[in-house]
Amino acid sequence: MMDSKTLYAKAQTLMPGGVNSPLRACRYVKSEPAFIARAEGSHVWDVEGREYIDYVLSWGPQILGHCDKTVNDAAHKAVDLGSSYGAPCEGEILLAEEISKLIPSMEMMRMVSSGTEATMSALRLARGYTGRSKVVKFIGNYHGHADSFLAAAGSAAATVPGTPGVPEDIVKHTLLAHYNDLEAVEKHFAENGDDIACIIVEPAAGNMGLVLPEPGFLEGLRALCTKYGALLIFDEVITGFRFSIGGAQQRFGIEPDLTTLGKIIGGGFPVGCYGGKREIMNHMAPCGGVFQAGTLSGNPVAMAAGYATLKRLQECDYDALEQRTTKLAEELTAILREKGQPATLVRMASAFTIYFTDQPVVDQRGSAASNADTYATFWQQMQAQGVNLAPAGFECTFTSFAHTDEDFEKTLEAARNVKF
Ligand code: KE4
Repeated sequence: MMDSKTLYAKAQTLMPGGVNSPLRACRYVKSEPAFIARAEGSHVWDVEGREYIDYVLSWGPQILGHCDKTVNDAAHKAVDLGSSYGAPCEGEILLAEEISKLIPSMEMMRMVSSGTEATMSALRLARGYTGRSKVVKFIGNYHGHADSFLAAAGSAAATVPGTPGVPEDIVKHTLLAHYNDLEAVEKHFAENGDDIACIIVEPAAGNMGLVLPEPGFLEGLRALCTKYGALLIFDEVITGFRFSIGGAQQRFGIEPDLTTLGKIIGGGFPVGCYGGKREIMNHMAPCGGVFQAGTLSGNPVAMAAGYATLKRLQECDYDALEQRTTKLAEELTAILREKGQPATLVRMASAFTIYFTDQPVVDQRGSAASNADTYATFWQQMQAQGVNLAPAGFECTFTSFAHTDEDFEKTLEAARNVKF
């Protein structure tokens, strides 16, 4: 097999940046990507045979670890019955029932093939249901790459100046506020209340690094939406089934009108989902006039993998994983501080971000204060020692139920060896 450098040179002649998603180009960490040949449990191997402890986990989906036997068996069984029918199948019912059982606010839902499709469709539904045009989103939140969301978006979109290709006529309906700035949202409603279709928010933000809602923030958004007749959309593509078995909404005790999901519910296969109150969802075609469709929506293999994933997760100890992840994150932070680096930790559940700043991080301004060069240095030296972290300081470090104490010990040892 060709080595990563050769593969990357060839990939760059075929795909922009040699990748099918910008973050994977590793430009933020001034590096070139390793091409992965296989993955199992908490580890991945590149084409050169180098082994890494993996904290990217496919950007969140692999919370059970790679190649989970139950999930793989379910996918193998399904694919032998046909990869795609373009017709209803029982697997869609099984996954939808399981999601609704675990996230009761999702009385009814629609499966799609990515988180972007889920949020794009939820926004269209909110606009169709309310007859309003404006959407409130938060600077540094990333909801996929639909035009309306590419205003001050997070994740890799944060590294692309402006929004080339997105007409001003579209983003003029997108009202921005900093995360945790309830006053700014109140002002938007005071000025546009009767034309705001929805607020979309990451209930814990994972695309500017991890940023947590301050007490009263989500409650305030809920109250404003109720007061003005706008829909509250929780984008739980990251937090769904990671922040608890019922997502962030169960952990924080807030009920949104619509929820979007992705990542974990596909068990590594392409699945997104949006859903909420039956009365709202029945505005979607063919019952209502709001249109959305998809050739591979409800794909039987992806449904089987997602269903197997959710069944397995209900046997997992989320509290224990959170305790172990907290210990790892706190010890990593201490090691960085002992090396004279400013380090601010934000953590919850099985996700954390260490920012190279000594200021608190409560919104995108705090996240942007983290030293990108220091992160690149850290990332490069951890990668060289077989620890695969997100190649961007504005992403989360994820753990899985497959990570062992030995993985964490090796990770801490690698951090102790880093020279700044
Ligand atoms: P996808 O279209 O990438 O499946 O989902 C978009 C999306 C929506 N909402 C949230 C909160 C998300 O985090 C995402 C996607 N996350 C990024 C990284 N955090 C995916 C990685 C990538 O773009 O390569």
